[in-house]
Amino acid sequence: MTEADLQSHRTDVAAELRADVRTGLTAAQKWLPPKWFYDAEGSELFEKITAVPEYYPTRSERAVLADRAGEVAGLTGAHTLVELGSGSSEKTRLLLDALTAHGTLEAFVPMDVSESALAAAAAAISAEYPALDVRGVVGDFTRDLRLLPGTAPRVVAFLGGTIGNFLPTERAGFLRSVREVLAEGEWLLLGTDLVKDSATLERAYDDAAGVTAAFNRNVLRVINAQLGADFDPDTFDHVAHWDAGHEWIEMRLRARRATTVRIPGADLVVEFAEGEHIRTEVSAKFRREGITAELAAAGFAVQRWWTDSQHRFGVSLARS
Ligand code: AVJ
Repeated sequence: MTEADLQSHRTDVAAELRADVRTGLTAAQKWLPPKWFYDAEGSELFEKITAVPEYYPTRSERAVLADRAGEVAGLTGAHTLVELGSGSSEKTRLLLDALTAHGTLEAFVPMDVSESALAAAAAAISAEYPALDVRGVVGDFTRDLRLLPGTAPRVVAFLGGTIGNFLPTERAGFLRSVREVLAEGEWLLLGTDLVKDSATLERAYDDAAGVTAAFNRNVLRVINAQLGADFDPDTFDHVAHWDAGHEWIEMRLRARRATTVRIPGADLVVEFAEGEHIRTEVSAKFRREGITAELAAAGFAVQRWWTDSQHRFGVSLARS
């Protein structure tokens, strides 16, 4: 396997997790940031989610990219493709193929918090695209954007609907921060899952095979491993709830009975009442007008808006 060039901006992962656990699990409404799902095991579970029949976003977005990657290449003439939260970079190959065929692409910069997922994806892509300069960055896209390599014009791809993991105020700040690292005329390619009926949405986050439930509980295993905690993941039920007011899916872990959890690495003992839950993820769903306005507020002009034939998933190509 080819060794790809990887640089890391993750310094003290345990210290970061400790701070997040202390903040989230001492709050009145307990919560944890979704980035902690993605250790090696969690990244693999997410890949499995993308293949379950109920989880449509990956397939719907892939259909859009398959149709439109050529237009992205023609409109942007990108020299660098940056991918935030790249994971396996599976759908990204559609963009790499189109940009390579267009003849402008020089570099691919995937960024992810999961070093294992990133290393595997970067190595596979370097092998498949030998002429491409592949520079993986292990990092947190809420913090480490300034350090991205690559020559302009760049396309920053943020796919899969991961932007939905931000709360609305964080989302505005994040879009601003992306705009700030780009020069005028560079691009953002943004994937957003769309608002639809609640049954389809809740099923997508609570598949019959239980893969999403295992992914959700994995965050407890991460805390056990990193902070020496004694969570019993089986004490917690997986819940996927459509919040129609906020238009987001909320994933929760709900204590089946009252329980006490020791987290020595965070100097914490946490009590759960029966039925009390931890909010582990928000996955916001979007409408065209809303995301166009949010992009405009951040300094991006949407040049193209595409959806799949069933209007489940939207992709915006926006110019800075
Ligand atoms: C990787 C953030 C896009 O929110 O749909 C999948 C993560 N969570 N099933 C999403 C996820 C539960 C996923 N993203």
